[in-house]
This record gives sequence, C-alpha cells and structure tokens, in this order.
Amino acid sequence: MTMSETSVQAKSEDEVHLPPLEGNGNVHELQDDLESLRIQKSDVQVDPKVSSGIEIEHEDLKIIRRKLTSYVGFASLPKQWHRKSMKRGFNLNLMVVGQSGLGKSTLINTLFNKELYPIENDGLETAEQLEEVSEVTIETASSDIVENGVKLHLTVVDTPGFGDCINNIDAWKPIVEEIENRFNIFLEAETRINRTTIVDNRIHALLYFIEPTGHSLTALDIQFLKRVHEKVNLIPVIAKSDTLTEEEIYGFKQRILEDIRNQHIKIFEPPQYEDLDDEESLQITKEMISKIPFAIVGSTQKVQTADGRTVRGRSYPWGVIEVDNDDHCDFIKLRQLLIRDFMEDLKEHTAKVLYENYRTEKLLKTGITQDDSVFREFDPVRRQKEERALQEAALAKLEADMESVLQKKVADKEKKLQKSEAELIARHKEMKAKFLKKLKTLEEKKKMLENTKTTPHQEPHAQPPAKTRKGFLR
Ligand SMILES: Nc1nc2c(ncn2[C@@H]2O[C@H](COP(=O)(O)OP(=O)(O)OP(=O)(O)O)[C@@H](O)[C@H]2O)c(=O)[nH]1
Ligand SMILES: [Mg+2]
Repeated sequence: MTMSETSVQAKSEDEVHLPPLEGNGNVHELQDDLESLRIQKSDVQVDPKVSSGIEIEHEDLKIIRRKLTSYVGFASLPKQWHRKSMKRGFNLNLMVVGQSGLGKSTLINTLFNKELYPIENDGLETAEQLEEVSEVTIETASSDIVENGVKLHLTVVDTPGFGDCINNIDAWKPIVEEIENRFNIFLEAETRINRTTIVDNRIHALLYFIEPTGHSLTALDIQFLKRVHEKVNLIPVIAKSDTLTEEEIYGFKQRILEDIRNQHIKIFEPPQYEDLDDEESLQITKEMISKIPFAIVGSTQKVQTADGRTVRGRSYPWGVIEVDNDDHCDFIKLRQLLIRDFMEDLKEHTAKVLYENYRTEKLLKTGITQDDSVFREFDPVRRQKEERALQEAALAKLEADMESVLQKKVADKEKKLQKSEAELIARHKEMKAKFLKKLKTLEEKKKMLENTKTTPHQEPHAQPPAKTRKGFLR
C-alpha cells in the first residue's frame, strides 16, 4: 500500500486532507488541531518519473529536498497524536470569582452542559447565610466529562464569599494564595527525581464575574484584577447580562475596557494565527476579541420560544433570552474561547509565561541565582569559539618559538661561517708566507747554482791537512 492510499485523501486541487475523525464532528478542538497539521499539496511534489518518489519543499524554510522513493509514514503522525490524546484525555482547571448570586455555578453548568453544581435554594442565599460570611473560602469540584469519546477532566475552583464580607479589603488574598499554592505544588513536583506522574493543577483561566450595574468597574473589581492579572489568564464576564439592555451593555463594555486600559490590567487576549488560520477563522477570532468582556446569560433550563423551538434560556413575560444565540448574548463566544478554540493557548500561556515568571521570581527570592558558568560548556557555539581562540594562541606561540629558534640557528651559523672564514684567511696568509719564504729560498738556491755554472771550475785549494800530533800533550 502506498502512503496516499492509506492516510491521505485528496479533497481539492491544492490540498491533501487527513481522513476525517470518527464520530459526528463535534470534537472541534481536535479537528482544528489536526487541521493545523494538514499537509498542503504544494508541500508534497510527486516526481512524475518516479511515481513513489516525493520531494518536500517549504516556502519559508530552506529544507534539503529529499526524494522519498518508498513509503515513510510520517503522514500518519497526526493519527498517532490523535490516538494518544484520546487515550490521555485533556484537563482544564477553571476558577470562578464574583460576588454571590452572580450566576457562577449556573454558568459552569451551562458551559459544560452538566449539573456540576447543584443550584441549592435556587442559588439564593438567605440574609442570615450572607451575614455569616466572614471570609472567602476555596471550594474545588472535579468532574470527568466525555464528549464523542474525548475525555475532559474539569476542575472548577469556586470562591464563595468574595465581595460578600462587610470588609472586602483582603478578599483577593485567599484567591492569590490558592493560585500561588498551585504553582508551588507544581514547582515542587518538577524538582522531584521522578517527574513522570506530574499533574498540572495550575489554574488555566479565571472567569471574573462583573456585577451588571451598567456603570463601570468598582474599586473591589479593580483591586482584585490588579492583584491577579499577572498570575492567571483573566477572562472578565458581565454576569446576568439579560438584566441590561443592548445599549447599556455596549456602554458598560466600553467603560470596563477603559478602566482595564487605564489601570494597566492584563486580560487574556486570544492569539491570532495569521499565517496558519484561514480568513474565516481569523474573522471569528476578531469578532470574539471584540466581544470582550463577554456579556453572558447562564441557564440549563429548556424553554419554548415563540416560534416553537426548545432552547436553553430564560423565559420572561416579554420573550425568551436564548443562551446559545449570538444575537442574545456572548455565551457562545465565551465557550469558543474557553473550550473550542483556545483551551490549549490558555494552558500554554499559563505554563510558559505566568508560571515561568512566578517560578523565576520565587527562585530569585530564595537566593537561587543562575550560575552561567555551569552552562558554559553546554553552549556549543561559545565552546567552539573558545577552543578556536586557544588553538590560534597555541599556533601563534608555536610560530614565535620556531621563528626564534630559526633566528638563533641562523645567527650561530653566521658566526661559525665568519669564524671559519677568518681561520681560512689566516691560514691562507700563513701558507702564502711559507710559500713566499720557500720561493725566496729556492730562488736564492737557483741563483747560487747559476752562479756556480758561470764561474770556471776551480779545484778548491786543498788545505794542508792540519798537523796532527799524536801524543797526550801538545
Ligand atoms: N437573570 C439571570 N439570572 C441568572 C443568570 N445566571 C444565574 N442566574 C440566577 O441567579 C441565581 C444565582 O445563581 P448561582 O449560579 O447559584 O450563582 P453563584 O454565583 O454561583 O452564587 P454563589 O454560589 O452563592 O456564589 C440563580 O437563581 C440563577 O438561576 C443569568 O444569566 N441571568
Ligand atoms: Mg455558586
């Protein structure tokens, strides 16, 4: 079987699509992620001469073109990823903060279409119950939700009592402590020898419920948002927006955004993947951003509309407010951001930015500083440079040594030559003198001989032999 037969289906002239997921297509987030891994036909060129040969090219990256002459199988990677994710499941830790009765539990139940929270007493606290509230408490509820075979482990951290005390000055404290405590648990788990069973309990998003007053943010809202905005992904929502008119909502949103800007509060803004997303998806994201802070209506109740439809919503004498209707509220936009489109971005931002900042600050506070020298040898470029410098220095020293040795040798040789030259000259002089002397002697002898030749031969007068007397006395 070839790669094209097993895992890639041609959909149009330009694209090669992965096979659709099993199920009826409600697993949007998985499908969207798979879409991002989609192989463009332009990325895969089939050599007409070699039917099984493939050349891979990318516009931005300079990738070495390799001709695949047989089935490789990497086109099935998304399938593997899909299988693993389905097995492992997903998790989301959500925190909800807002005054009592703003519809926090109702919204969570509406979002996940499940009665995660029983709405006791129809959500209304009695005056005595509210009087008893003296501090903010933290309540955690976890639940496993399955949608079309995709498992989501959802943890909702509720904060009853926030804004309900007589003195709300320190209302933010237990919430910040809870967020930091979860970071600390993760940090500790990370530093353990065995990190395979690490569980991500960090808060991935905080839904902040703004009372539908129609004015602007209160001092309590601002104080709280400023305390948490660098520790968690903030998603502000206008609670019970069905109690406001469309115009009121519009004005209220503008004033809230102004306050957020003026107070330099960072809220979560969905990233826009201009090079990856198509026009339609980008438009959806832009619309989503334009709706922040989301004006929401929560309800798990089914109601009958005037045109006979059964919808989730709230029924009033003047009509029905539909939860899942973009014209009635921003619930769908919030759900898209939180679950369908940006859950992974919320988690990534928590892990890579918010947690990292907290971790760095915490380690610096405990006196741990990074000793860069420890990591020097792990920097291959730096190491290579150092080694090259050392080699160059050694080479220069060797060259200098050789030069000086050479110079010394030349000087010695010169000296020797000079010495032997002087010796030779002296010897030459001496020999010359000897020869001259010998020559002179020879010339004298020659002259004598010549003289003897020219004068007649005369017997030398024989000298009378000296009278010798024998005897002892003379
Ligand atoms: N009009 C309107 N009422 C809502 C909405 N959401 C919830 N409610 C009602 O408000 C009441 C309180 O809702 P809850 O969800 O219990 O509120 P809560 O914020 O969880 O309250 P605490 O748990 O006490 O902090 C209930 O009667 C809900 O039916 C909404 O969007 N619009
Ligand atoms: Mg509640």
